Amino acid sequence: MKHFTSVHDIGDLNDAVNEAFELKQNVFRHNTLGKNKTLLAIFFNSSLRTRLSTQKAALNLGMNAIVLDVNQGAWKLETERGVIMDGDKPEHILEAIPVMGSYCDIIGVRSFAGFESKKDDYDEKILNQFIKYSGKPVFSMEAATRHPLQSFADLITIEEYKKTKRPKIVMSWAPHPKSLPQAVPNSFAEWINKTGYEFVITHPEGYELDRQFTGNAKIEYDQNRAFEGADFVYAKNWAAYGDPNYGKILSMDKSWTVDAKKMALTNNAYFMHCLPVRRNMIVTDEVIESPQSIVIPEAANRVISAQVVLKRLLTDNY
Ligand code: AN0
Ligand code: CP
Repeated sequence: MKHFTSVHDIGDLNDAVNEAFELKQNVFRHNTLGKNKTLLAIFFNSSLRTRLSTQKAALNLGMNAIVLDVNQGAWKLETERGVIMDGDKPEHILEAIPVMGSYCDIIGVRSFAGFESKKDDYDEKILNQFIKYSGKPVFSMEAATRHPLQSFADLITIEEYKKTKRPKIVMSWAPHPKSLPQAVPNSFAEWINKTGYEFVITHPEGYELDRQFTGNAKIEYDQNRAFEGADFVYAKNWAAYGDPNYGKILSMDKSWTVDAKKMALTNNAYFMHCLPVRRNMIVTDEVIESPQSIVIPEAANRVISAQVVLKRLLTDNY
């Protein structure tokens, strides 16, 4: 694995999950693999889990970890080529990336969709420049269109909790006051489609995601019907993808909030969310605090997914 930006880089999913389970039994098993190797984690956006779990994964492998918050203390970066730089951005990303690459052995990048240009977002303009100009293995810590470390942790969690061979997984849109990227739902869909599990996506009309991620998943506009018989409910808000509403909020309909009444329609489903989550918008206090809520072990598995990815990047590149 040269870079890690999507499910396409991970190879066989069973192998990846087995490697995760093996690592989880003893996270220090490979604690010299990363000796004298440095991870640089670059954040263009806020983070709690990704920031901490990725550093912890690096430390477990014996790596050093350095973190840069681009918008706090670094020079503001120009990302467009050809611009006359007489504005508020003193540095160009085309110098910044190779400089950052020269200080480390592996680079993690978090760069959300800007919702200004759908083409730039869906071309992964920022992430791809890191791949092109850093000279180092690059992995996504949530880019414009995908969040593969999250989806991998989600899959590990599903494998740990599933009670049947082929569980029914329902990804449900839920209301939120701010425009959120499609990266988490796109990526979750892409990973779950690869498992062959029963997969239903439910959202109000107008919230259709890009088919390149949702594939043959069943789209059900009736949330109650979607929840029937579910083994896992994966809640998430996202802004509209389709034109001309790209990046817009079309609905804040609180009847889509995941509550106990809806969970009662399921097969005693586990509740999942990538976090951070807004209570009583996405999910009620009651559901997120219930024994069926597995959001904390799901977040804990972020260390494991990051560790498998860093281990493979170290092994295959050094
Ligand atoms: C981000 C999102 O929805 O993509 C990060 C989730 C992991 N969430 C927020 O910005 C609240
Ligand atoms: N789930 C997730 O990626 O959380 P953070 O945005 O806090 O990193």
